[in-house]
Amino acid sequence: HPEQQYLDLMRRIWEHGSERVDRTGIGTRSVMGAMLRYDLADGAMPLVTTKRVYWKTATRELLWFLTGETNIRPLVLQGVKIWNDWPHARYVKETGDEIALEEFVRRIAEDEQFAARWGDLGPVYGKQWVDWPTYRYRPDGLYERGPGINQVALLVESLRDNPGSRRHILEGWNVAELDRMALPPCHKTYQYHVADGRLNCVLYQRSCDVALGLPFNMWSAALLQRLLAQQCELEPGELVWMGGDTHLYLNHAELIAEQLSREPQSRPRLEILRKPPTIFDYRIEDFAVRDYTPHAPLKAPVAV
Ligand code: UFP
Repeated sequence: HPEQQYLDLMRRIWEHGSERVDRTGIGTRSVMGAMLRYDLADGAMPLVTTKRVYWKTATRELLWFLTGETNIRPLVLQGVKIWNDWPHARYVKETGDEIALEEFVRRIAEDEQFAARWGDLGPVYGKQWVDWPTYRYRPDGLYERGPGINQVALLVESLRDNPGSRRHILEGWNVAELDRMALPPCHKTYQYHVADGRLNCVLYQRSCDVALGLPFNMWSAALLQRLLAQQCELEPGELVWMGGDTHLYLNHAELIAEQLSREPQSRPRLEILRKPPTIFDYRIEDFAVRDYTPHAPLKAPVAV
């Protein structure tokens, strides 16, 4: 089963990873450099079955990236909670108001002005993907803003018009803007490759929480690859996932023990029910997952 690669990676890190102190203070076991390969032919998806993965949440997040939005409000209104901790922490720090997370999120949903002021994550993925900032130098040596670059639109164009290119890259790591982002991009570089009518992808992820982050990241990468393939009339090919600092948090021990005791279940497939005019027009209703009969969900604390 293709999921065995994921479980093997998890086991290897837990048994042989180097223990180190990390930014969050929780502590991890970590290896540097890891690779997983998935064939996406016939609708196959790297959707983890040894626990339930909320693929619709990850899908909503990807569609939100494609809108260029960096405010959490549209996610909050869909019940997606994954980005809430950062704006909440900033609000508490900057105002001294010790408001509970739930209350903060309720205000984001109800009060548009409040959301505009406090719901933004800075120039994270969405901004860099569809509106990478440019600068124009003036004769006096100062510079002004130029038009933003839509990397995703250019990527679709380059895959269609120049499939043999070795420059099909989607990049999130905008060095000049890292300090304004709530979280510097983890899944930072996607490179695509067209061969034999198939679209292949290498994703480089600089930092990976294998227990909680990776199931989401694999799903989203495969989904993006499927969207690009559909828009460019290519068959989905291979997804090669590459991790830099690939780690397990020490407080995930119970989840890890339980998950490693489980057997992968079925072979989930993704059906895309419609081909919208552009890659920016997909909706959550366009996606159906077949043959997904996962084991029970597993919960563990997220390191913020
Ligand atoms: N993380 C992921 N995937 C993501 C994401 C975060 O695994 O998509 F946004 C994890 C990796 C790491 C932490 O454990 O979140 C980010 O911390 P740092 O910036 O210190 O690497």
